[in-house]
Amino acid sequence: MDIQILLAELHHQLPEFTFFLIFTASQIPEILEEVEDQMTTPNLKEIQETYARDGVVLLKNILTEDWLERLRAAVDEEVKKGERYFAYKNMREQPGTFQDYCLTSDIGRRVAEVAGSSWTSLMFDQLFVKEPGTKTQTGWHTDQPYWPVVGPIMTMWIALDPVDPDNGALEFIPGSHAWGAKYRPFKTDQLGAFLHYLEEDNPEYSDMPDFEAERDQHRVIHFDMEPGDALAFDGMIVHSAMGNRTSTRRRRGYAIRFACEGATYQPRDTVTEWLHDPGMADGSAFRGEKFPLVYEAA
Ligand SMILES: O=C(O)CCC(=O)C(=O)O
Repeated sequence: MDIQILLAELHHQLPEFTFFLIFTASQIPEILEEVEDQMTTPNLKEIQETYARDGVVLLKNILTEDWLERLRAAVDEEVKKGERYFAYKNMREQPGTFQDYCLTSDIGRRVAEVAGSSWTSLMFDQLFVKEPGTKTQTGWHTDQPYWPVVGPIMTMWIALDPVDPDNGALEFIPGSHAWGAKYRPFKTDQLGAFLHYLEEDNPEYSDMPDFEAERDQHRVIHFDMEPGDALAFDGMIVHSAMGNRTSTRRRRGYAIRFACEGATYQPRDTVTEWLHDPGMADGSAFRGEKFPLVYEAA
């Protein structure tokens, strides 16, 4: 039957029902637009599940062209200081592109979405630039033992160049964030290779196994990335980064560390005293003047 004849017949027999159908159909594009507006991250459910299960998930294309260009320019300006690999951190404390990106872009909301958290606060940001020929692998480690915080922490590691195993892809042991292991922090050389342990007497920690030597006993994954892609990963996941063995391809990574709902302040005598805030009570929610809220659900 022709659709118009069918509708006329329906309208004749059930006038209220056809009115409802036509009303609903006319609203569908609007409803879809609204849903897309609310979700900055497509496939959100799948992404949340992967993040919860593996402790790491790839988010495609989270930067606008404008942010990509601005962040690249800011990185290039920053590295003119000639600091060592790990030393480019907390740029977000100074007015400028890094601060603007952390505080005014949609990044906080994305973090909250992926973590399923009602709020997100900014802990600090850090640059990891591996120039061509930087062959040193960044040793296997977990991040959170270095920081005065317990509970859910997420890093967003944003690629500003194409990244693959040739120029320094990050590697992860999926699921290791949920092992319950607390690995002792350690001092590294300029490029992140192991030198010696810190907090040797702290019984809370166990020594880091030699994951490189035993890598065939684990599932090790890496991600090829395009500029503007980000890896969201848990503060407790075991990870490392390959060296850059290319002669021409830079690898600029911009990492931002966020606290999520449930994260609390726990000052410890660790390598990151600069993250201590004497104004914050031990055990309080990890948010405040030093760690500003960048997203809170309405
Ligand atoms: O990008 C790198 O080389 C290392 C990144 C890393 O280990 C981290 O962000 O925790």
